[in-house]
Amino acid sequence: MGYTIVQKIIKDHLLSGEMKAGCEIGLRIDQTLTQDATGTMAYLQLEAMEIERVKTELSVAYIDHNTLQSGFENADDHRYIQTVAKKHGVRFSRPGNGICHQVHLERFGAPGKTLIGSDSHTPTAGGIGMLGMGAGGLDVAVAMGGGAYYITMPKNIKVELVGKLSDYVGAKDVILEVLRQLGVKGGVGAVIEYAGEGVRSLSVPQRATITNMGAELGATSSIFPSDDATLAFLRAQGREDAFKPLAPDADAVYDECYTVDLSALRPLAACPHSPDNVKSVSDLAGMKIDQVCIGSCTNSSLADMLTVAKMLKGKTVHPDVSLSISPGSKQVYTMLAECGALADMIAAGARILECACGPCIGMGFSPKSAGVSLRTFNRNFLARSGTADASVYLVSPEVAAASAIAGVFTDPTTLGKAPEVALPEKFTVNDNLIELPASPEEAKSLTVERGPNIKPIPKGEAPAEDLSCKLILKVGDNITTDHIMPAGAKILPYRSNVPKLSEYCFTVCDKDFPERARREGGGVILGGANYGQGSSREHAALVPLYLGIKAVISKSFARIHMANLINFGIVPMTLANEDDYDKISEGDDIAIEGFAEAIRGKDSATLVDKTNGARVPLVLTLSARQREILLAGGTLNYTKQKG
Ligand code: MIC
Ligand code: SF4
Repeated sequence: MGYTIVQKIIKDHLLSGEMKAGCEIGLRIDQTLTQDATGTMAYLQLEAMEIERVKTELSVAYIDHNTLQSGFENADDHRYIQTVAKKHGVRFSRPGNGICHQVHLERFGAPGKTLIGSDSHTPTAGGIGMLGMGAGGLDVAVAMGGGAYYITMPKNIKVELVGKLSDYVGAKDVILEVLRQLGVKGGVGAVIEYAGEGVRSLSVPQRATITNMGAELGATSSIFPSDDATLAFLRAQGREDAFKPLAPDADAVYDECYTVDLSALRPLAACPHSPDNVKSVSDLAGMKIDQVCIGSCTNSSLADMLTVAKMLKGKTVHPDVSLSISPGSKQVYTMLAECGALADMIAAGARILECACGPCIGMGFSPKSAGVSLRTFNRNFLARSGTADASVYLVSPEVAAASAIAGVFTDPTTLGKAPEVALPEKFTVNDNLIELPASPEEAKSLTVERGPNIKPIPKGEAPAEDLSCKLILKVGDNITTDHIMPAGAKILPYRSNVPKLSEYCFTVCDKDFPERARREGGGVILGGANYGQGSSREHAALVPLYLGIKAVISKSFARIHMANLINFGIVPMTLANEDDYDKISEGDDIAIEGFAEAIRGKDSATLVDKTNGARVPLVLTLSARQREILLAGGTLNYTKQKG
């Protein structure tokens, strides 16, 4: 039996475990990336594990999230990351150089290699045939130290692309169609491989838009073959040496197959508040809009920006609409300036932002009250934009530009011939904002700078033999990390300050939660299906840990969040019968009998609801390694114990 692309990469990087779907495997990681909102924690953990020098082929620390410096906190964090990176052998991408995934694709991504990043959209690198996976900062720190990265061996989903995209239909519409078909849980436990003759017509940046939003399917990763288009992109970046062809074997076996006919696709939009709530733009046409934001790691490539510039040229943004544009990288920004496209955007009235995450993570540009915002981003979770009652729609750059001019949701296919934009023969390459690390010798005398906002990481504890506490919070299905630990301009500056962050934990769902958790000394949380989807932020585990959360029970977990819970000693358990969800109420006194015993070696435990007498069977799906970590009270303790 032949191999899929991902199986080939896994086989080349396998350190432990069996390549059987569902088994835990350990992978050698070639490259890592961090961004600043998760990076401080990752490097604090690298230091705590006493890793002097990173052992990967390449590690890069990006500054792209917290670039709105409304106080000293972010600037201090940037300085910390810059100095710690220099000392420990990590390249540093300075603020102004661009969004981690866009820059990594341009300058470092390589087919056939493995990459983990402390950001859930690391699978963007799959656009260039690289196995990119999002991970918690602690897992990235372990990989930087040369340790394995553990995942469950994924199953394989094939998405066959046939035909060719029509005018004004973009890569965003392809992934929105996949989301429409599979839903936000459709990729859980799987990798998505794109195949078929339709692949050839897509450029690397278009492929990267598709693999980027594979994160919204819950997939472990998404990947495209490495072919002539990959070579053309690498050559244009002056990096053809990194090229390696990559395709599945003819007899590779896939667990599930889907087809997307590119020729039949029409512009789509993900409606509030979930990326899989997909409708046709033609059905939404005419709806009044207030804001348009173009950019983010999903749609900020040069081709996306040039398309937008051509659509805006000679026009004026509708008076009732505010349009922001953030190019993805310094390379994109420079090239827009060089060819005059930037001037066309400015002339049309676009508000040009720096090349960073910006509005995507609520760093400014919150919509007006009850506003309608069209964004080329990847997430429209409730309140993520910073305006709780806003309606955010996820659309392609083409839909965004057409609607910004018209002031209403507009199907661009009604506009006639689309502008032609080709991949340049040569991108403008200037890596002057990527600082190289110090040599091991120089590094010895370097000091790491730490600002007063950087507080110690809370420590996990070994589990109690029997757990007796309150069911402190009950929430529904598809709880995102933006519910658990919201981001945005007011909160993100505290990413290095867990005590301060704890004031905001779960406040999107329940504004009294932090206070109640503090009063009760923590407890257990009950969630629905797909608990913890979205971001890789380990703060969604660290902050509950700080508030005394000992275990989370749910119908199912999102992959990265479950790994983060384990890393910080919070025990993830699932309901044996989903209907039992209704038997437990928030505020009930509960006990988990034989809690530690179950973690030591059993696959089940029983929750006793002392308030109503119900007995609820729970399931523990843990590898031997994960059990040891939980018994040690988290990965930092475990690593120390292991020496
Ligand atoms: C996001 O898109 O939600 C983020 C912000 O990039 C996160 C990381 C974070 O919370 O810092 C992600 O996707 O992992
Ligand atoms: Fe940044 Fe948004 Fe991409 Fe997250 S999804 S990395 S916040 S641009």
